[in-house]
Amino acid sequence: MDHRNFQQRYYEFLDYFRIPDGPVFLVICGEYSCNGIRNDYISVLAKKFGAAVVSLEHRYYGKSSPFKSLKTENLRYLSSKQALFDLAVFRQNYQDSLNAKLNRTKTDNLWFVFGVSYPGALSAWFRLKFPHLTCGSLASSAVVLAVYNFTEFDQQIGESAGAECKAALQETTRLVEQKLTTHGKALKASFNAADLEIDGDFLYFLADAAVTAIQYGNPDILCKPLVEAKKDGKDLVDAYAKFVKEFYSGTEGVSAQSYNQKSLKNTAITEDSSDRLWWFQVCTEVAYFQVAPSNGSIRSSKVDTRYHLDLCKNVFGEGIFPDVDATNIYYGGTKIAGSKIIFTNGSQDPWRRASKQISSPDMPSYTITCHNCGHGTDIRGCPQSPFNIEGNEKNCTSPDAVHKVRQKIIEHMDLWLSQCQDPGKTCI
Ligand SMILES: *[C@@H]1O[C@H](CO)[C@@H](O)[C@H](O)[C@H]1NC(C)=O
Ligand SMILES: *[C@@H]1O[C@H](CO)[C@@H](O)[C@H](O)[C@H]1NC(C)=O
Ligand SMILES: *[C@@H]1O[C@H](CO)[C@@H](O)[C@H](O)[C@H]1NC(C)=O
Ligand SMILES: *[C@@H]1O[C@H](CO)[C@@H](O)[C@H](O)[C@H]1NC(C)=O
Ligand SMILES: CC(=O)N[C@H]1CO[C@H](CO)[C@@H](O)[C@@H]1O
Repeated sequence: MDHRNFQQRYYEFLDYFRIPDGPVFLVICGEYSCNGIRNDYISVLAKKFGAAVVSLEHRYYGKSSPFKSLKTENLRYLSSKQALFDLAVFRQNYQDSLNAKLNRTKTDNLWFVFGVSYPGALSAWFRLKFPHLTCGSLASSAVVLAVYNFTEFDQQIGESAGAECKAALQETTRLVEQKLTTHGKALKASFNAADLEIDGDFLYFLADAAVTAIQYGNPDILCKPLVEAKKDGKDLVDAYAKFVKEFYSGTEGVSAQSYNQKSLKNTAITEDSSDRLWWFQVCTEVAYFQVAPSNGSIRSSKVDTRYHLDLCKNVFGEGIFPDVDATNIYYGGTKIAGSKIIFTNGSQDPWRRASKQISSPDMPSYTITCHNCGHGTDIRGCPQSPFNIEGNEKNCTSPDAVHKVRQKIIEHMDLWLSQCQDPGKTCI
């Protein structure tokens, strides 16, 4: 046991709180600096339910680091398991402080947890491990299954892109691979990625640019120019470089540098530390290695298992290896034995292949199907990035599909909150 303390950042939003007995929504923050409570669909729900909204930053990320140096040895307390304990302790402390503020004792508000993506998995796992601390959970695009060779990820990108765009992407990858051997430096420079000395880093950066467009509801921004370039006999690599620079590095603000293993080795706390920290969780707990499938892959076949293992070793040192079996035994993967958890997924989202896509008793699962329904569509609307206020569903190609699932979410929440008087005592 290690009894040292560290400070963790949190936020509260009380404008809609029905004093004193409205519910408390715990919105879980994940593998990034947590900069506040977003005005997404959860705030619409908070208004509807008269809820207080609170949010805790994940340990190690943003301003919640226990250490001044992020050297590998200091990362030993960085895990989903520790994050869940943090959430449990925070839940108790916040309730105590709320009681003190409201001048009462021994009363609990009704709590409900929320999360998207990795925090979506934490949301499901929190209800699994601490059922007495929450009335229910929304696990949006929740990656509850740790996957070692996650080939289905690339396959889903191909399916979501559609045949024509997939073919253009595959041809682009072939051309990039050829140019990489003959004109590597010029090629990398044309993507503003001259610093990426390791070819795998460069190829992963290029693959992730396409992933991000599809994952966050912008398939047309990726596909239209590529398919057009192919039809017009224009240079596909040029067209792709334009997309990467304008959309991925421009609109989405992702730099090639965040793929550079040299930068990932930096142990100082900076604005970019999240990349190193998440890779540590990938390399120890959950893997999700986004490797090329042996047949029909979009990404370069050089982005393989070896690339990921080498990265883990190069960035964190010997002996760092993701024990996905231990993770799935601990949480149950898609066989999670929880209750009162809503799972939601977007039809175009590659991550849904690591989520629970089939309903089971007390754990409904919904797939929101539309052309731009990606990661966290139920909470974020369309596209999912850049951010739109209140998770507006208007720009989803099927707003109705989103609306229906949102109605289901409200129904489950209504029921579970009503069944959960004083979760400190009775809620199982
Ligand atoms: C809290 O309750 C005590 C005892 O009933 C009372 O004296 C005090 O004024 C209350 N404080 C507030 C802030 O309501
Ligand atoms: C993952 O893929 C690599 C390379 O194809 C293979 O050697 C390894 O056995 C696979 N591991 C698992 C657990 O599927
Ligand atoms: C690879 O994919 C192509 C096209 O999808 C298919 O025709 C072929 O049978 C596949 N090959 C193998 C070995 O699975
Ligand atoms: C919907 O898309 C249009 C056109 O791209 C854009 O002007 C508008 O701001 C979008 N609305 C929302 C709510 O995202
Ligand atoms: C509950 C639900 O809608 N499940 C569907 C999710 O998507 C898969 C396809 O990937 C379907 O097979 C499931 O029925």
